[in-house]
Amino acid sequence: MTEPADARPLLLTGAAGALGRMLAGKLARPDRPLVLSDIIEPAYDLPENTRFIAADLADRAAVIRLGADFSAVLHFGAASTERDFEDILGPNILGPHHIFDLARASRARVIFASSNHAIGFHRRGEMLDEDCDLRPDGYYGLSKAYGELLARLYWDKHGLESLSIRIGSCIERPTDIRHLSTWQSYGDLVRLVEAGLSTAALGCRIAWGVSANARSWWVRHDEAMGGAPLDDAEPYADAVVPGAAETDEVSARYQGGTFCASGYDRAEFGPEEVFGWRTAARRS
Ligand code: 15L
Repeated sequence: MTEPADARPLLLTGAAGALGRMLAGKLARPDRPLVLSDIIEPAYDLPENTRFIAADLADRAAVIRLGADFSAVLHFGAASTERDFEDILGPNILGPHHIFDLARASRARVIFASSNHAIGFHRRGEMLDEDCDLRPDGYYGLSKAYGELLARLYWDKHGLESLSIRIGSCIERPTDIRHLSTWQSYGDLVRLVEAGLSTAALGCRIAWGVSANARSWWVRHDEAMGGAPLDDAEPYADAVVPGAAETDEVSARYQGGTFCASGYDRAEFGPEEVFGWRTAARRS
């Protein structure tokens, strides 16, 4: 699989965030110009062959000013935690809409940073395929489900290629029990992003952003794309401690952890199946 010859720069949104910073450092190459963007200036020295343009994702005119001549768009800009809907709306709902339109104008594929919180209300331990039911665990997860569906719409209607990476917990190392299932090492995220950039016929895909964890809940079906994870959370098992994601009943029950508990006020836990007839059909 060779990268399509395209000398235009890559656009990376969310460049001031933790993953943006890491990706900017790993993706920058002398032969690969990179435009970094965020609402605030990154607090690090820009890697060579990169430049920064500030933009508020909610502001369509500011996004248009980024230009429309990119080889690919890596959309990592977003509010990255659970918030009131009003605070999600601009960066996470209007933002992807503006960015997917920019990608369309650029005739460029999108690598979209989705999240496990789009499916967070599945029970821990339940093994999920990429096409499992969307079960967002809050307004943040809902915005990521929306981003995945936006990608689907722009593929079906406009032929825009995309890879939505449903990122688990992309941090330096696992620190709590949930991370033994959800951890994605920085190296494994970079491998997946590079595969999304270089694979010839990307189409419209969803990939789990997770390392090859022995305790993973997520089954990968996209070996053909490349970018297979190499790391595993298991060697950290003795070092992790029960975290906030384990200390209350709701967080400990669901894959999304604490995001599920935020604002949760059901008297009893909800049904495990969204579509009960599926279970009945499997049993008959
Ligand atoms: C995410 O999507 C968040 O952006 C990040 O802060 C973590 O909470 C991560 O998911 C996770 O689920 O561990």
